[in-house]
Formats: sequence, structure tokens, C-alpha cells
Amino acid sequence: MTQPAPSSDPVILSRTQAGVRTLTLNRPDKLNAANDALLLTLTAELQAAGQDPAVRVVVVTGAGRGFCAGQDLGDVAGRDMTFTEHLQHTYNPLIRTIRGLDKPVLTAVNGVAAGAGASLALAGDIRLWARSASLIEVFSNIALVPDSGSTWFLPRLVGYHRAFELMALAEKVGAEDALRLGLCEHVFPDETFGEDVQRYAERLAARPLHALALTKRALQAALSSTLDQALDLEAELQQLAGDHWEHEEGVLAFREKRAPDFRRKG
Ligand code: T3D
Repeated sequence: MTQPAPSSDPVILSRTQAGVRTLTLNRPDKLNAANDALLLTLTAELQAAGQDPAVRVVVVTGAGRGFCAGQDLGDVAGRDMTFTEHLQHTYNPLIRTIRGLDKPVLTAVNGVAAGAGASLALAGDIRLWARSASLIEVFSNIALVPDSGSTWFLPRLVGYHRAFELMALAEKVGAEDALRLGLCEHVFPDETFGEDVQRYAERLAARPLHALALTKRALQAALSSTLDQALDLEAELQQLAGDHWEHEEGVLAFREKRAPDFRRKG
């Protein structure tokens, strides 16, 4: 199996500020098209962020004018893996890591998100876009099937028919349409995008992280469960939340008419 190749330029830049770990895809000349090193490093960085108590929220974004142009098409010829093996080795662990992380993951889509880059953009728990960002389910242009979760995310967001049309015609979706269709939660001006994302992430970092981790778990389970199963899981997780110091702090702060401090250690 291929391992990340050593390179002088880090394929992922990492920075932590006020509890927010920002991971930046760093192949700007190729609109951050993904090679194996980028995919494996990003997955490892996300896992490390999940384990690091100094990190409360993770942001995934891109360097330069692109977010991620999907698979680096220059890297496919001569590969020693089948497509299936490659997806299972690189993209699928990345998407599973994002969805399974016990911390909120924001995708900050600064520019074009194409192919598996579109799937990555959709995989965030909250999706923030720059005004000039766009998304293209570009796979059919090269006669491939949408992967890395696009067939799961997109119909849940826009319905089967629109998802099929976007995939069949590979039409570019701009920020206004993305907001209308529910592909992102907020659009910020290009000029202030970095600051706006950091401000938003810090707001989220002040929220009760343990309760949010349980909420993420419950919502994801609910996407493939019955109402009965969801009710049972809520009851189970509510016990974990109710027994946690965050809950005590929230109730105490309410009684004392002050803002809760969820950043302190329990
Ligand atoms: O392999 C597997 O396991 C299967 C997995 C598949 C997952 C996938 O993601 S399949 C889809 C792969 N991605 C694409 O097909 C997208 C190809 N790129 C484009 O269609 C366009 O570049 C964009 C629509 C994304 C952006 O267009 P534009 O006009 O803004 O930029 P550009 O001029 O096309 O690209 C700028 C540079 O980035 C250019 O390099 P150059 O000519 O300046 O040296 C271009 O070649 C490079 N680039 C863009 N996308 C890729 C890429 N290089 C390699 N791979 C790319 N995907």
C-alpha cells in the first residue's frame, strides 16, 4: 500500500488559535488536488486533533484560490491499487474520520470544490463558504461515479432528482445557490473569509463540547434509524450528558444569571 511521500512543502498546514485547529490543504498550484500524501496526512491530522485536549473545533480549508479539485489526475496512471482499493485506503477513512470525530469539523470552502473535493466540502458538520466558492460534482466529466460520500450527502440535502442532475451534468453551483440548496450554512465575503471563519469557529469552541459530541453521534445515527431507535438513543445519550460537569455548569450559570464557562476543565 502507498504511504505518504516525503516532500519539502507540507501538503497540510496546521495552526491552532483559541482552541481552533485549522488544517489547510496546501497544493495551491493544483487547486489542492488530492494525492495520497495529502489524503493520508489530512486523516492523520484530523485524528490527532481529535485526541488533543487543546483542540475544541477543527477547520478544514484550502490554500490559494481552490478548496480541493478532487483526485490529482496526474497521480492515477501507474498506480499500484485498484480504484476500490484506493478509495478504501485514502478517501473513505478521511470521510469516516470527519464524521466520527468527537469534535465539530467545519469545512471552510474558500474556492472551487470538485469531485472528491466536493464530497469533502459536504462532509463538514458545518459548511462555511466564501462568496466566490463553488462546487462541482465533476466525476461524470471523466466518466466516474461520485465517491467519497457524495452519493450519500447530496440526495439527503437536495433530493434524488436534483442530486442526479448535478452529477449527470457536472454543473457548477455558486455560493448563493449553495446556500439556497442547503449545501452550506453561511457565505462570507472573500476579503474577510479567514477572519469570519475563525470568529465563527471560536463561537462554536465556547459551546459545551461533550454535549455537542453526543449530539453529533445522535444526529448521525438518526439518519439511518427509525423514530423508536432515535428516541431510545436520545434517552441513553441524555444520561451521559446529564451526568457530565458541562450540564451542572450550564444549570448553575442559568441560576446565577451569567454566561456558562464550558472551556474550563470539569
Ligand atoms: O482515483 C480514485 O481513487 C478515484 C477517486 C476519484 C475522486 C475524484 O475526485 S475524481 C474527479 C477528479 N477531479 C477532476 O476531474 C477535476 C479536474 N479539474 C477541473 O475540472 C478544473 O480544474 C476545475 C473545474 C476544478 C477548476 O477549473 P479552473 O478553470 O478554475 O482551473 P484550471 O485552470 O482547470 O486548474 C488550475 C490548475 O490546477 C491547472 O494546472 P496548470 O495548467 O495551471 O498547470 C490544472 O491542471 C490543475 N488541476 C485542477 N484540477 C486538477 C489539477 N491537476 C491535477 N488533478 C486535478 N484534479
